[in-house]
Amino acid sequence: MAANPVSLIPARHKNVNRAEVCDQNFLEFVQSWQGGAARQPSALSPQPSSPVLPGSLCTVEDFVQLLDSQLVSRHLDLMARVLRVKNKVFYTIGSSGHEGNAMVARLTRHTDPAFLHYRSGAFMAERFRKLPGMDPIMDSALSFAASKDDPASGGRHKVWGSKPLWVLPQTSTIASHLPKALGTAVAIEQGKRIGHALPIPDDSIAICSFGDASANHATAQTAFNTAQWTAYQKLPAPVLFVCEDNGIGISVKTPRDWIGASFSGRRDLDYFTADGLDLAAGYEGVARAVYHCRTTRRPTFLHLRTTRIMGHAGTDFEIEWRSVEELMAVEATDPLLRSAAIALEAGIYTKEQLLAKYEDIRKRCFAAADEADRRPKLTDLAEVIAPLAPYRADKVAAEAKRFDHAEKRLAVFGSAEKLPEKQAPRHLAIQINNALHDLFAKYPETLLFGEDVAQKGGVYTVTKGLHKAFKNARVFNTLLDETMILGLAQGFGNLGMLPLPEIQYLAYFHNACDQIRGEAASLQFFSNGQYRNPMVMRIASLGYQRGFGGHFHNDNSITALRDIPGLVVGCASRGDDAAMMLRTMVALAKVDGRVCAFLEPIALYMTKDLYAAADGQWQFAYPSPDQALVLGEERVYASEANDLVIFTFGNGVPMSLRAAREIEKAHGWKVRVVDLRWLVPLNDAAIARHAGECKRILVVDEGRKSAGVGEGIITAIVEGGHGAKPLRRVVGVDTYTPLAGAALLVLPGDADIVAAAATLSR
Ligand SMILES: Cc1ncc(C[n+]2csc(CCOP(=O)(O)OP(=O)(O)O)c2C)c(N)n1
Ligand SMILES: [Mg+2]
Repeated sequence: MAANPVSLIPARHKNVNRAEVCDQNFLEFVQSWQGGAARQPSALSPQPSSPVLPGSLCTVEDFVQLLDSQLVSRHLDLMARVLRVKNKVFYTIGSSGHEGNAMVARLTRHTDPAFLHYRSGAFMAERFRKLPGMDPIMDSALSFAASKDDPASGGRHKVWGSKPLWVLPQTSTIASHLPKALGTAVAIEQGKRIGHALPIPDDSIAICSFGDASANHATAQTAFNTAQWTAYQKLPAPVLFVCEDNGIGISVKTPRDWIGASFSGRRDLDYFTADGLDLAAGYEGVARAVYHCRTTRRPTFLHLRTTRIMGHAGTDFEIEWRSVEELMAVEATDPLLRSAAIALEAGIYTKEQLLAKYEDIRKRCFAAADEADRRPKLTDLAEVIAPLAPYRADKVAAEAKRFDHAEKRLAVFGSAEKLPEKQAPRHLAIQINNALHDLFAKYPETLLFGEDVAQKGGVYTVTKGLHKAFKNARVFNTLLDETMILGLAQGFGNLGMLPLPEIQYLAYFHNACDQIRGEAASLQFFSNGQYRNPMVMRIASLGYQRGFGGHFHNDNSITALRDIPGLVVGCASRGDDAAMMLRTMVALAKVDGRVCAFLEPIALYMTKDLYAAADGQWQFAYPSPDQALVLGEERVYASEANDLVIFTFGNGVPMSLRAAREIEKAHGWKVRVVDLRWLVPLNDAAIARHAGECKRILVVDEGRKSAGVGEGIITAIVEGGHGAKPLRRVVGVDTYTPLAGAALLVLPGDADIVAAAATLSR
């Protein structure tokens, strides 16, 4: 065995630049190798198929390539530290100490979707071998340099990502990728159950790596829990969680043995360990974990021992907060020293060969970085945002109106007489329900899931009958966890299915918001349009439930959705619009991979009347399946009227229509009511046009005063040049919604609209 490396490390005590120290350590370790210059001369190197060390599963061939991947990763890190200060590289969070993760890549396939920790340089280098003609060094250098030629993100982020290698780029929000990784694992199995043609082999597994500190995050814990919850019911969830345990998160040490103590005894999460610091010793543990996951289809937790060399990032001067002795002790566990020892000990390389290899890879990394530095950067705004929110209007319209499922829907609805368009006008809940049945008939890859959506049909019976018609594989209850509901949705989307996740109440979207804000909506942007997770998220929303529920069932804030880049948000106030909006959203998801939020105003679900009890005027006929909305298109009531225009949406629409009658009576004004229907993006041009055509303007926004849709509408009016017209906003109060009748004190009502109009009478 190798001599204890600690004793070989000279005391370069005060060097702040630990990258230089580690580099020197390797060189000196090899140069001063005294292990008898290898047991066997290099001419007698072991056969490639023989183990590198007695008892190891890792063959010489495996080892040689793994070491190569480790060196590529290490030199990319070293290069990044040198070139960052020259402004040629824009990211220095490295992989040093984690190079053992190359084993995970070697023992899995390039078609196993991978959601990677940021210390995955060696994993990537190894995975690159799986397809011919790919160059991990150049690809990584382009990403480090934020060149628009970067094949992962087109220069938008330094990410580990690759379309052909099934590495989906991740954000920097730690743990946020675990739910979607599990979602993808579940999707592999669910796809098979619904007969969906998977883009990857049927026995694929999802790989998800993360750090030891990240494992504590609520978002990580929900994925572990859901994996366990799934396996507990004997349902397959082939996810390989790889915890790369370096014992620290930035500067906070993980309690000794915490990961093992916390994860080794979890029910239905099968625990494996492997030494990621030693290829010869660790290979078998990794192989066991991968084999177990693939063959049993059970969630598998691989606890991979790693260390962290060179600090958290280039900006982390560890020497300022850790003792030199401690740093040296950590640096002595550098897995590359161990790999060097194995190579020399087994006679795979001589010292000279190994040093030559080390320097050769260094040279290639710097050459690639120089080349990457010369490659073009993103310099044009349109180019930057091109993949964010693709919208091919013609294709979306054609897809939304495509009607070729006549027979299938006959089977779903029962008979020609029972088709929904042949029925009398109905209220919102019924028409959403009909539209969902229709979409399920049209798209065999749709899935609907959430809390209580299956047998019960949802809290408001909006999904009633779907489970019966389309069965468990397509309509199912999840566990009670919104983060995971949206993680599942991303997983299905990743594999080409069309998820319709339901969030039971808008208030409960907020605790899972990051899954849309940080993750789902960002995927096309950060993958330069190469990956997508289309979905239509249905959310029961808004207030006015006639005394029921209090704040959390009447949440009227859509602010958290409004500024999510690329997200489409729509809110239908009536049944026919709802059906047509859903068709368009599904088409947006299908055609352009968009993430859409469909807000269902709870108080209008059962509303049948508009002006008076039993007038039935808020029921509408089901639109035939070849009708859809255009993204952004508003519905206009009394389009010729021009004394006053009221801009509104949701519950505001029937309120404004009622108020319009009163206003006409009081002032003799003809009132135009504009239901915006699409809240993100707002149709600024349409708002400006109506504002321009009318003498006075009201904005009725049932949401809260601050940061609500109303602010966006006012901005569009002012920027459209109509801010000088008589203009008022009728809006909710900046408060939580109280219980019972008091709710109506904080929400705008018909009378408030009439009163606001009266102030415009100049
Ligand atoms: C949600 C979130 N909170 C905080 C951070 C800042 N942050 C980045 S990495 C990190 C520590 C992660 O440690 P660990 O999971 O052990 O991974 P390691 O860096 O040690 O490999 C923190 C706190 C973040 N990126 N995301
Ligand atoms: Mg850590």
